[in-house]
Amino acid sequence: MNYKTTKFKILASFLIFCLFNSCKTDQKDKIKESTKLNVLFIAVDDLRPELNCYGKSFIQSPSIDKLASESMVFNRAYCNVPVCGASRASILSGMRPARHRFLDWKTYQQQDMPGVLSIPMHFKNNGYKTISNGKIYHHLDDDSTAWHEIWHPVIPEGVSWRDYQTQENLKIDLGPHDGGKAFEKVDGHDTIYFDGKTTAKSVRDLKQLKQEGEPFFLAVGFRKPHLPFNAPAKYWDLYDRESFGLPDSYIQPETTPSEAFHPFGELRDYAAIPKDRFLNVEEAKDLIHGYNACVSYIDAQIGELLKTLDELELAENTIIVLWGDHGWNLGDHKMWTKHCNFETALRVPLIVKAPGKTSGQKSDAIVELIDVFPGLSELAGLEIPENVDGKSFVPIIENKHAEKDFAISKFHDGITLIKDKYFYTEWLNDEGVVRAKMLFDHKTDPLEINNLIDHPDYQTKAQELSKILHENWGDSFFD
Ligand SMILES: [Ca+2]
Repeated sequence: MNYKTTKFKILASFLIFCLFNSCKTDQKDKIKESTKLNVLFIAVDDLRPELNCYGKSFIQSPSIDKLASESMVFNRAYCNVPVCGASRASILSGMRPARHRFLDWKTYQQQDMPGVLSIPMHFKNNGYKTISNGKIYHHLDDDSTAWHEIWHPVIPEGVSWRDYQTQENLKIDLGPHDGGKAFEKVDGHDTIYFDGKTTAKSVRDLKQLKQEGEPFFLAVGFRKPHLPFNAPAKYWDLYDRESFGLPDSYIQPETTPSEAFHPFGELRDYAAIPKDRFLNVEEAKDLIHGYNACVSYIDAQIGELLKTLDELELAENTIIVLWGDHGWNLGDHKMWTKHCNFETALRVPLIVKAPGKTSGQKSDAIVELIDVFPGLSELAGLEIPENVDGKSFVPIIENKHAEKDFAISKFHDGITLIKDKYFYTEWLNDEGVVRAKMLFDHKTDPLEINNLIDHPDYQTKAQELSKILHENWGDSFFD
């Protein structure tokens, strides 16, 4: 064997060794990739935590209840802003609203905080395929680089975003005055409305994602039970209209500051809703019936997603987070819609299924929607971004000490601290001076009727809560 042959053999062996080890590394990476947990991220627009799994047995929500039996149900989860666009910008960035940030329904996250890291971008950066179906951000083009695909049902010509099907409503909706009726009942398949179409697309995606075998972050955003309350007839038929009525909190006490109330303009835009008076019991029955029909309609859509995960054997390695962007007043305090600082507008459903960790636990720990970003990152084994305002909810799931025991929610110039049994709100003028306050003790007054802010026994407590509020509403609050 001459020198050249020996040299060639050594070189060939070295190359084979490198190739073998490179294959081994690739294989190891692949195995590592495939053990990543997937994420199914379900947003439900305007959903109150008034579900069977939250102890409200008159609501028919079997699919969400089943999910809850495999999850942790957060009984005291609060949104940080009770309005669609701003709440979504906040949860998806993990950042609190501030005096001039995340204000209203038309908020663009990437305009208010250009370049802020979002949940989908974080997962995309970590090798996940990210898909947004339906309503996740309020604006489809917000944070668009965070997604591999953004999809929404096509809005046909002659139909508005309100998605009416009856000729009567379509005619009013597209006429000179805004909005058809506030609700609609039609015979038809679930796919007659946007949310059924979003489910069908998401089921197709799950099948495709299963085949691809890469980790995924699939966000599915349902539009109901947002107004108008349009749902297939079979969901209306689950309920008896006559069983509904005005709530026990149908009152606006004089001791509560006028800042706390609003004239629910969002609802008044709809046909047949009175423009200048409170609603009567017959009008309330129709709205509550329609809202509940929409909740059951969405529950059925979620059932389809869960069934598909099971059929594809994806359930065991998929984290599920189900959240609502804010609460909703169904006549509470004589109001409808959201946009206020009462618990009915601030409290949201938050249900987290973490394979191997959750099995139907319920927690009364106070959490905020900004906690979803760090919590979900930790559950998926990703690094928790340093700058998020939220704190991970994983210690609560693991029955350890929570990192935080309060929530702060803001709507326009009203800002609320929720801590222990207290709901404390301040309204600030432009200079940051407090112009009105309210304080409720939920142990004695869960309906928030009796404002205690001037009660002599609560002065020390109010000062203490104010201090905690100011210390925690965020360093950049006045920026
Ligand atoms: Ca909403």
